Amino acid sequence: MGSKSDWKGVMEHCSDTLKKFGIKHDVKVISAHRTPKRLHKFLKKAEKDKMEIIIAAAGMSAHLAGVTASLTTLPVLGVPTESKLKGLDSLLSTVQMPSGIPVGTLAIGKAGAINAALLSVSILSTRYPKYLQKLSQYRKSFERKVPKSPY
Ligand code: RP5
Repeated sequence: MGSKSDWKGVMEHCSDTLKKFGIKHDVKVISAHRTPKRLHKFLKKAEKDKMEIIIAAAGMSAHLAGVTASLTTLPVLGVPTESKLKGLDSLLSTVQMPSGIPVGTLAIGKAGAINAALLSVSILSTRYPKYLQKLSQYRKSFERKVPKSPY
């Protein structure tokens, strides 16, 4: 994530969701603007360590996911975080990638953070059957929790 301020109430939910599925992950503060050297170093190591997916969360003029995608061929999922403009700036900065360098952009804030984790599970489930099983169970229990009536 671009800042420590993206963690509480947002990216912590991404991490919690990954933990629920038993997915090993690294959590780092790396900014495309403030710490570009850290980003380059991290991505070199990510490829060397055979990481499979990068989730990049950032707010405001949110270039983290796009710059990350430009530096690696690993799939990059972008989570726009909330801002003074309610995250619309972050969303547009993350989603409006010119053709050639894709970022899979999720919803603004907590929903996007959780869905980035769930989409990662879904991607990994094509390679690892154990995640497919867990994801199917999760979906079933999720469906059961949706009330049939609002009162
Ligand atoms: C972005 O700027 C971060 O991702 C964060 O969402 C936003 C504000 O950062 P702080 O000023 O709170 O560190 O780079």
